[in-house]
Amino acid sequence: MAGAGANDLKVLGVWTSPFVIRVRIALNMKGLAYEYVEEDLGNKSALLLGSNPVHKSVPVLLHAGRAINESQIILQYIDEVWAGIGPAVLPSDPYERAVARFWAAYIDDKVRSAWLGMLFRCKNEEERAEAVARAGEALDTLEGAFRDCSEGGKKPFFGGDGIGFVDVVLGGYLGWFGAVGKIIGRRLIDPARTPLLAAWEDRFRAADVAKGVVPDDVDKVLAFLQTLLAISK
Ligand SMILES: N[C@@H](CCC(=O)N[C@@H](CS)C(=O)NCC(=O)O)C(=O)O
Repeated sequence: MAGAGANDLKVLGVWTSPFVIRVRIALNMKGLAYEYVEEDLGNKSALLLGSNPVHKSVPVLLHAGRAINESQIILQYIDEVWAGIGPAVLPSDPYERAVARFWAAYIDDKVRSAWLGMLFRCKNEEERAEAVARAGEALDTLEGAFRDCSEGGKKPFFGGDGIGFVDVVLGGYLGWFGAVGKIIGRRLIDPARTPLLAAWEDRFRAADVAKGVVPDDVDKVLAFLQTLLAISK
């Protein structure tokens, strides 16, 4: 789906970034064509530095040359600008929208910190195990959230019948969850412990909008981890 389109959309990203992946999935949901530019975080482009001078991070969405930063803000921007085109990312009901934003914020607080701890900030296996445990606790909470959002598991996604904001925000992490799974020797979203979430993971990975965007080659992700760790040294 990537390619210059009538809407003049460009995404500056890194293929493994949970934050970039969620933006690409939202663009796919809306059926929007865009140019994808892979950034080298060890040698950031002038375009990235100029488009996100505050954080200097990806993703950046360039829409007709104007930059939008921060993945959750980008998702909301896409949903607002292309309202009525493709499925809505956020619910239309203000209360349900608030609930979706709450869980998305929770994910970027608890899951993000555990993700960094499991892969980037652990100095030894003990620290990794501690971060894996924290991820497990966050996923337990999200199992409950999914139960509530999906009418006890009757609906396939946090968004109900279709993929929505919370699905996209959590789904961005699945490539890295696969890599963690290989390191720890079991699925991070454990089907025995969080069965609804594990079934959600399978459905999300299989969705057309996620295919080719959520990385499924665990060894390639793990090799890229080494590149990122070398940059951050
Ligand atoms: N809160 C930001 C997080 C973005 C972020 O952490 N991006 C990472 C890649 S996964 C990045 O660009 N890091 C480079 C850096 O901070 O120097 C968002 O949601 O967009």
